[in-house]
Amino acid sequence: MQPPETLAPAVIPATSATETASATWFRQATYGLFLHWGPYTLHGRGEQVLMRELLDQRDYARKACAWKPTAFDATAWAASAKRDGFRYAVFTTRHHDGFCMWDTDTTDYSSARQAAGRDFVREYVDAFRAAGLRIGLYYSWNDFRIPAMFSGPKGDPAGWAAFRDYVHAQVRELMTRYGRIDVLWFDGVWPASAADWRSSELLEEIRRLQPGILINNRLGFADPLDVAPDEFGANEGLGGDFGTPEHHIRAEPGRLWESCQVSTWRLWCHSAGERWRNTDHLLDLLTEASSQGGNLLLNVGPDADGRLPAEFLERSAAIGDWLRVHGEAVYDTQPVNVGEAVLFGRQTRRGNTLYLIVRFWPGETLRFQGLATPVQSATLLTTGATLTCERDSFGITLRGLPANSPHPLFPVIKLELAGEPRALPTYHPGMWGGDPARLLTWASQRGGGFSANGA
Ligand code: FHN
Repeated sequence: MQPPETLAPAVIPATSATETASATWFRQATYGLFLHWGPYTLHGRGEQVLMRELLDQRDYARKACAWKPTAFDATAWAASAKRDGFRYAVFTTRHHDGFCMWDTDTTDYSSARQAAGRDFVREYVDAFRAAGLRIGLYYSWNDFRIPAMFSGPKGDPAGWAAFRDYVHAQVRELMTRYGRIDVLWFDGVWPASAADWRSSELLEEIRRLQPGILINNRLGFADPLDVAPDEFGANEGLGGDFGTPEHHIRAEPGRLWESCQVSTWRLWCHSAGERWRNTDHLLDLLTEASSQGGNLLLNVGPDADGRLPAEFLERSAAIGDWLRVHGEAVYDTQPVNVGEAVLFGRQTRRGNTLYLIVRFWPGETLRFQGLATPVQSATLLTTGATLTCERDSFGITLRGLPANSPHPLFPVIKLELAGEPRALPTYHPGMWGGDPARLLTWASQRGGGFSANGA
């Protein structure tokens, strides 16, 4: 009788003194590149097209086996990723359509044994590792081709067992043939549970084969708080080393987390009719994730020939340029909330340095209500200009800013503080809430009467 699935202990949370080296690089990295690429790209209608349209399985497989991308150059992918500030990547080794992007011995339904004749995982791992990026592998538990997946362990016990063992064998290959793997990004747990997948057993083996690996939370351990898979079928759950909020940003205090987001409007693989999110929106996702203590895994779908779309490269390069000047406000920072930033942007910190990331340019002065800690110096990081800082009983006002925004994206102001960032008692994160009496002095400035002059 298979013992009940137990949740293996996760890697030590980020902030604790006993943070592991893996948790440290992940937390400091902050910005990763998600790569959705496979024969589903041929159809140009999203990576789930096989099941979303219930396409003819034989026709789909025929096209996949004939797929021969002519322009795939992992070194070029890695070079642009490195140039544009990504610190790690996650590549789809197998998505829900079951096509394997490496030279597996478990099936001939792979890029190595069909028309392409190439081990794309090998090329990706070697190129990205050579470029100094951390290596992540995406792997889908489910496989839309396998009937046993739909009948499940109760409907077809033998078929399910064979399928489960097939999955375990494939993961074992990925964990033993490509050197050190930094991140294993499971997905597509539906319709089974951790017990059905024997997730704990597999996790134990993975950690034995790859001791430093970070594994995400899509393992089939249903999260009682997260009753039903969301509309995206993200199947997030308990366990693993980091949370994976999808298409949204949700901080998970006390644990590593990473928001995965498309650079287009909805679909993960390259899709003909798709629309592109604006560059400032994509940078906003990165600064939001960073300011809440998490990572952004930003997705791109290379086209069927293996080219990174020009629209993506343009946006990614602009963010890369921004990071070259302002990266210290995003990488390896901690969340902080010691003043009112909603009116202009976001705040992050590293030690006694506070960064104000300005989404909405205020003009020649910027008010930061709430900050208590004395400011030793104020610099507009974007231009290097020194700013003056005036303090009053409710916060500070920065002067010497240019009238117009000095950057098409988000200028950043760097404040060197005389100590730990702290807020005044009059400040309350989010404004609404807290003891309203904290503002009595301010409210009484006018005298408190109903007349215009306060009498
Ligand atoms: O169904 C997949 C989808 O195609 C894509 O891979 C995303 C990426 O996180 N995960 C699943 C939906 O949650």
